[in-house]
Amino acid sequence: MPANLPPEAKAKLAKYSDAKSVEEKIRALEEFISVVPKHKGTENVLLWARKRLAELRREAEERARKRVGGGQGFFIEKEGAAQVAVIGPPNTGKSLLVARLTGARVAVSAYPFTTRKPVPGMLSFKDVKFQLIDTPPLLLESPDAQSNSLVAGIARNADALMLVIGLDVGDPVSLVQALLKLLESRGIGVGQAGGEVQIEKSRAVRGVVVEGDGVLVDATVKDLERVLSKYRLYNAVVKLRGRVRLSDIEEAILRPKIYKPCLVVLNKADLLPSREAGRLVKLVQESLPPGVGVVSVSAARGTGLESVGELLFEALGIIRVYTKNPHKDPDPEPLVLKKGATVIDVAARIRRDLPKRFRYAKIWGPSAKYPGMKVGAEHRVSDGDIVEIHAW
Ligand SMILES: Nc1nc2c(ncn2[C@@H]2O[C@H](COP(=O)(O)OP(=O)(O)OP(=O)(O)O)[C@@H](O)[C@H]2O)c(=O)[nH]1
Ligand SMILES: [Mg+2]
Repeated sequence: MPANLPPEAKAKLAKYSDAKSVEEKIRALEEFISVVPKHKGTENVLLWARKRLAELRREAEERARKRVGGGQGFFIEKEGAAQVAVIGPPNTGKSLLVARLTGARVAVSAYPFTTRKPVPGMLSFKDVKFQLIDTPPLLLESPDAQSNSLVAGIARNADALMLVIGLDVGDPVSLVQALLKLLESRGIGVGQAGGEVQIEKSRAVRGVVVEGDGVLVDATVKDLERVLSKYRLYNAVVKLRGRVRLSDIEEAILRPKIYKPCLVVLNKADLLPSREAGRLVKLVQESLPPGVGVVSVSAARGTGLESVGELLFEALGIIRVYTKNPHKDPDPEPLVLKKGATVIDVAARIRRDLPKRFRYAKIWGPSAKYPGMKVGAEHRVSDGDIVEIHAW
């Protein structure tokens, strides 16, 4: 044990050594990291703690997966444009929602803890299929529960999250915040990647490159480089948003988070007057990071469900592009691309060697000024475009 740790940190480290379960160890290490003073003398122990924490989280998720599915049947192979984990506290209507949106056969009951295993279903929307996964409940009162590890594992692996809250119990704003806190304790954030600080190791750059519209308020770029080098981050891109302190940078290194697009679904809206449901949607929206959508629905009555597909499109930031061959009809199945994609991205998706042979493209649809408009490689495509690529 390093001698330069304060007693509080030593106590946490002892708690870690004594911990029996993986979950207890995770908790103890997190507490340890939060109380260790950050300076030169502690950087090695912090580096160790951070690595160990990441290993333990993986282990917990892996174990939960094995326990539930016996190794098989738990891991759900991705299908469709995106895999969306439908998660939330017990009895909020996750299963009924998945059943209504996808037709999947899942168990629904008035009692909590009905769902024991993840079950997939496909939601079709505008020629695109989303794979929704119904999951066992998240337990807010016992954050270290093994079932939470299972759900966190599913969430980590998914492309997006659907957080489901029931409007029949508790205050939705605090419930959503409690859920986000639980996810955060497992290294999962929601919304646009990054939050205030995003650090990416990169071989493409030399030294530390600072990007974004944020500012470092209490340090120079030299100080930033010094901090990163403590953690052996020599070549990295650091994206900043808003006013960032050096301590935020350390926090981002010590508790790396993976960000997921997210849609919050306030279910059981049939139990409230519609004006009240609308007011709660607004309140929840205001409490969320940018890019996270909110909708109120009633899985029981089937109301509000029609907007879920569109909101998933928005949260995921995706568009559909239909490709066609000259003198033929467009392919009925679209390519799904990220917003901001260009014609050359479309070409790369059709065939890997197509960008090299690219000559021009013809476009019909929203991004074309007139039907069949001729465009170059850098032309940005829009949702619903039809693209015909001409190559050498
Ligand atoms: N009034 C009302 N009841 C609903 C709605 N959606 C679900 N329920 C009821 O809420 C109860 C729980 O539904 P489930 O779909 O099993 O909930 P769950 O979130 O999957 O529950 P767990 O699997 O235990 O986590 C059932 O009695 C449903 O009929 C809704 O929109 N309105
Ligand atoms: Mg269920």
